[in-house]
Amino acid sequence: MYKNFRVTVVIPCLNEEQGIQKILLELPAFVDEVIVVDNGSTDRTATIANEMGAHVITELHRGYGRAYKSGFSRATGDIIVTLDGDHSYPVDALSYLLEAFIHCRVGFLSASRLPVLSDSAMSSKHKAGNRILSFVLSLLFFRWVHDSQSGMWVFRRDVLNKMNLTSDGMAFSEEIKIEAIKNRDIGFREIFISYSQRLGEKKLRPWRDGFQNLMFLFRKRLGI
Ligand SMILES: Nc1nc2c(ncn2[C@@H]2O[C@H](COP(=O)(O)OP(=O)(O)O)[C@@H](O)[C@H]2O)c(=O)[nH]1
Ligand SMILES: [Mg+2]
Repeated sequence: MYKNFRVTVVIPCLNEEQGIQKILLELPAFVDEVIVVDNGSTDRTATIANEMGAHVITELHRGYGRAYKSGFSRATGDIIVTLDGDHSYPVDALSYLLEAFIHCRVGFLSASRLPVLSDSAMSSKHKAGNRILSFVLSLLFFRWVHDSQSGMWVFRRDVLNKMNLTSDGMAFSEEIKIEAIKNRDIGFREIFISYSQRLGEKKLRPWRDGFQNLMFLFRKRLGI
């Protein structure tokens, strides 16, 4: 519990045995529920998560967005916090984010990694891609967003009922922010966090995912 709110952490994982172990060791004691969504990892991700007390869900249908939708449908907390299973997002910032979330009185708080403080955390190509996608999202949806691709969010679980989440892939990250922005009564804010180099192998395919995410923004704007 954090200040009378039950907290669920949801982590999508595809072969993240190194990262998930470190995250689960570092998670603060006030977290009530940890859901690891495994998309058929071939390493020890699921075994490790299970042994360390996480609730492991197996989602047979691949995809970052699909994994999140599955995880959210099982979450029971009042507040949901998300992060990648690669230990790139700051686990030790959880209380800072929850405090800011409660203080800002919004329904959805997104953690922005930009500007990136550590050079090794994000390649120049990745940074440029993020900036382009964030700029296009901001233009199309009339709201300045620094980091449209961030995967660390804090939100009230009940705001999910107001969202229309269609993406099963990497575009889920921008879509959930768009839905939070579009539904004015949810309330959207961004807050800065530090970001570090991931453990294990990258799952993002920059050109393919970048292009798909860009097209997704236009389709979402046009409602198709
Ligand atoms: N469950 C699941 N997780 C995925 C899938 N693709 C990526 N992930 C996870 O989603 C997170 C984001 O992927 P990552 O490679 O770190 O992308 P980046 O942070 O945008 O560079 C990581 O925790 C991955 O393990 C997938 O198909 N299914
Ligand atoms: Mg990552």
